[in-house]
Amino acid sequence: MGINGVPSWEAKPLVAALGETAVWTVENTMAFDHPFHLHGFFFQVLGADGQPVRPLAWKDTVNVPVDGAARFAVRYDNRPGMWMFHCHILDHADAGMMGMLQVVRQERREAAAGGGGEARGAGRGGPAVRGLG
Ligand SMILES: [Cu+2]
Repeated sequence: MGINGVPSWEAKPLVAALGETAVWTVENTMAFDHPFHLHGFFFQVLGADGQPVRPLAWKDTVNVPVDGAARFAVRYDNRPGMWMFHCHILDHADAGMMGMLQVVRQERREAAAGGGGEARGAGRGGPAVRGLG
């Protein structure tokens, strides 16, 4: 198992800037639901229309249904450092469905971005996790 086709032990961290707001899109390519869990930050789940799901709530886990996707908006408001994200079915995480998000201060981001994954844009781009599979 992995994320974007890469098991956790081979994955490079995604890199994001402290203070940035990102919209994550997480797609599921498997025949299991995957509860996607992010450490370090709470997020707002977005509906298919891109609007926050009501009633408004801060979450740290969102279900990604079979053949479906989940989107959420997260602001890296504080707590720079290395944060884990993973499927909350721990057998799946152990099998590789896990990754790291490196939140860096702005001035250090360019250097860090050279070696890592994508995490773009203030409130627009964000990691595209195309495939919990
Ligand atoms: Cu899973």
